[in-house]
Amino acid sequence: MERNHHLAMPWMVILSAILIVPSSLAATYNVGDNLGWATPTGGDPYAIWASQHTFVVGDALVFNFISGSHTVANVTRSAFDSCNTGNPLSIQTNSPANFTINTIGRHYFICTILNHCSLNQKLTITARANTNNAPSPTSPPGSPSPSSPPMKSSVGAPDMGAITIFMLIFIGLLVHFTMSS
Ligand SMILES: [Cu+2]
Repeated sequence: MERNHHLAMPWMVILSAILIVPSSLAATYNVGDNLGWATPTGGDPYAIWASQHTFVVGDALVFNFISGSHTVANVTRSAFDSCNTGNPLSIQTNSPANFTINTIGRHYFICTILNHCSLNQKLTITARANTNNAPSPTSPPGSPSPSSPPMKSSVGAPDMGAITIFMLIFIGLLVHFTMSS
């Protein structure tokens, strides 16, 4: 029993590393963390929340709220700025609302209930390219190619995050069997 307990240590280290490494892979974010998606009682907590994270294409935003009390509308910049709830690009009314970021650039979300948007129940985030995925096709035609050498990666090649995880698991197995022998 004491020996098994001892052997658990390297696995804890490996697991910790796996949790830290894929920081640039697609992630899921709970909007507002503990605040959820609610009408702020002051200030602009969603602007602060957004400034504390870096988003990439492929990330998912999860809005947790009381269904019926709030909505999540994806809107244009002008609708965001003016809190125009009339013609959203898309709207979700049931919690949790899941929004996957599919394009680079700015994305705008507001609550369409009453004056919640005016009370800063609104979120804008900027998504960068996910450098772990294939090069993005968003360069305008005729623009110079990126300064970094073009990657010759074939479609379906494993990304670096997956390789790193497999290497960590392999090292973990080595440590495990080394210590148990
Ligand atoms: Cu609301």
